[in-house]
Amino acid sequence: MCGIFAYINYLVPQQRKAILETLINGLKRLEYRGYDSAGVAIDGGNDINDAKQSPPQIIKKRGKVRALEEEIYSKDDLNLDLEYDIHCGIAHTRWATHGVPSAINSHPQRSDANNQFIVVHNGIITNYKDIKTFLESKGHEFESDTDTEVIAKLILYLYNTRDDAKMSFRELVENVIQQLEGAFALAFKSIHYPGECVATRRGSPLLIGIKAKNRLTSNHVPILYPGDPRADPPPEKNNTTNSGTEGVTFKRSQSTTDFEVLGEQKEVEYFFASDASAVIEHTNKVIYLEDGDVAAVREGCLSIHRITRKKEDTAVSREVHTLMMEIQQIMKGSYSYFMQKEIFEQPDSVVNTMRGRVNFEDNLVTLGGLTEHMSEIRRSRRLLFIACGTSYHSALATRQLMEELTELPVVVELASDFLDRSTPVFRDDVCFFISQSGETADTLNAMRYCKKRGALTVGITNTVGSSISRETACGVHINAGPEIGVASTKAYTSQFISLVMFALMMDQDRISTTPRRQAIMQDLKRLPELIKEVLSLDGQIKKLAEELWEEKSILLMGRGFNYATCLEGALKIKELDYLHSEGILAGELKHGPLALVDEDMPVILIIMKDSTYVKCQNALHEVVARKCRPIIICEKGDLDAQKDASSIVELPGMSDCLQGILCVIPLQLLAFHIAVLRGFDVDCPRNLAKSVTVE
Ligand code: G6Q
Ligand code: GLU
Repeated sequence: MCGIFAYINYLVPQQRKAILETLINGLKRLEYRGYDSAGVAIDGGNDINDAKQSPPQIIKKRGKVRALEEEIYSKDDLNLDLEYDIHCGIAHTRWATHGVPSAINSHPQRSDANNQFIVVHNGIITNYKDIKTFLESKGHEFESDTDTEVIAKLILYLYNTRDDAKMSFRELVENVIQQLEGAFALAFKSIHYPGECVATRRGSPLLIGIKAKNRLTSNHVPILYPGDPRADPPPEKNNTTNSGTEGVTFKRSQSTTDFEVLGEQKEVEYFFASDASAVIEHTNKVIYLEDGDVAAVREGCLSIHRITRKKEDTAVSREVHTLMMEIQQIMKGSYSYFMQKEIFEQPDSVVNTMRGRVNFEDNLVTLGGLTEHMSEIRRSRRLLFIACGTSYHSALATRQLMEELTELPVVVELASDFLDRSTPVFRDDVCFFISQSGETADTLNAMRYCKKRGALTVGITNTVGSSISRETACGVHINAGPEIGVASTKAYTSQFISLVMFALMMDQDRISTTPRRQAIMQDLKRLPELIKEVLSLDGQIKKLAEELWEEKSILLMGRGFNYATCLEGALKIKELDYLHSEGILAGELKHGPLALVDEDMPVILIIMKDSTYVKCQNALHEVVARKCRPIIICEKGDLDAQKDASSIVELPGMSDCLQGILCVIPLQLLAFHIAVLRGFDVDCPRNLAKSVTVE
């Protein structure tokens, strides 16, 4: 759902070319979040003298970031050698919600023809029409169809009508966001505040990377609440009580309380970004902003403000975290696509998910993030698992095992429908929110709905610092590593395993299920090797894709533990191949879907030797009787299942409740190869975004 990136260099001389490269590269790292158009804004002019007077330059283009890059370097009126000691650039890659993808609707959006104020936005302003009507009544003329443009024009209106000429950029932004309803992450630039940047968030993610020449002297940046004397004036050189350097500190009160973030310091760079993948190659020091935070960089000094201080606003600072992510984790390596890399990473990602949590000797599972809540969870009335898309499928895939090992009622819900129904939730419910990004608006809103009703909320996410991970009472990080491909693959199998681990942890004290638990644990231990074995079928699956890639529809059928596999496989085919595909519960086939089956309809049937084996055989006979020759996914050596197959994918057998992890991999590979054959963008499928931060 769009990527925001801003780069501020303070007393770190950079040529305009380098600044543009940093902005463009930042967008490329975020492109998986949204990519129908992109744009940048930098200081204007073509020599350093007129740079301050000339309106900032905005360059934006429909299409991928590459198209913007070509546009920038095709301009012959841009002096790329210009060097800036101090500069603020902002950039955006869009996933349109209001206004078609086009240059004029791309961000940055501007306040007027002179680009006095410029903004990039992630989210939706729900009251933009009212604001637009008001501003039009004040003579503002709009040029785009976006909701975002009202923000740029509103800040100009407030600037022109402010009664305090010394109002800071940050205060101006605070006045703006108090008029906005909806979700946003914003970054602003203005010719009236050269070299400054102000950023804020409400409902969409935003973090700050700090790159300083010297080490940071503090791991906390104070939150400046209303009335805090340190709030605005730039660092007063003669006021610093440390070694008298110009270090990036805040105007000090008389107390010796240290709020310096950087020690003896002049040169500093800041990176505002929607997620860490755009920052890690520059620095591993990041601050995750919270909803309502307003971050300002002014004369190289970073400050974080809040407009009000509610009772629950107990935090006095934001922590400077050290990212554990490595740069190669967000690179493709030897693969042609991130999604392909992430499929083949699964033998490793499942190990990382279990690392330090599964004791294979004693058959014990410990999810540290849940330990202190386990007694409350065991006493709960029911377990609700709420998610969207692939994350929903991971909950569906583990529901049966959850019921078996917890002996509690288990409800699995699509977040959007759960909210539409205003589903009853009670204090003794435990609500799990599964989200790779941790920012999906539907899931986030469902979490807040449940939290308000007193239920215990548990986050199952893959993104440290994400809203769901921060706002739930406890949780589990699936440790799958950054997932860049929009179509989720390794996150699915890691979510699947995380939920299996939770079920095993819940069951730890029951003697009667010991054999079952031990068998599952032993298969978890075998899983990496078994996944590698399935991945070795890639060539065979590619051949299957060559037979299917021109089809108009593909049906997938299964039941029990593999019904979710069929739904997930169908979703992969839909989102990667733009091809109709449907996951059908094999038991439902005769209640209607069978009418779709004839000798021309491609059918993939999953038949594994579990409790539904015989019933799946019935489904096989039903489709064969209609002259269909299905593609069969079955256990190695199961000749019975293969009798009438057009193609066979044989998988190693394992515990029925884990089989879905192996069965989904051929479907991930199939969807991948069909997308390549159809010439589609595997990592950035049309119309989609990696994190849907709007409802
Ligand atoms: C699946 C897609 C999509 C995704 C949902 C939920 O391949 O990526 O269905 O699973 O949008 O996203 P989160 O897991 O980030 O909440
Ligand atoms: N709502 C804004 C628009 O449509 C921002 C969309 C986004 O988050 O990319 O331009």
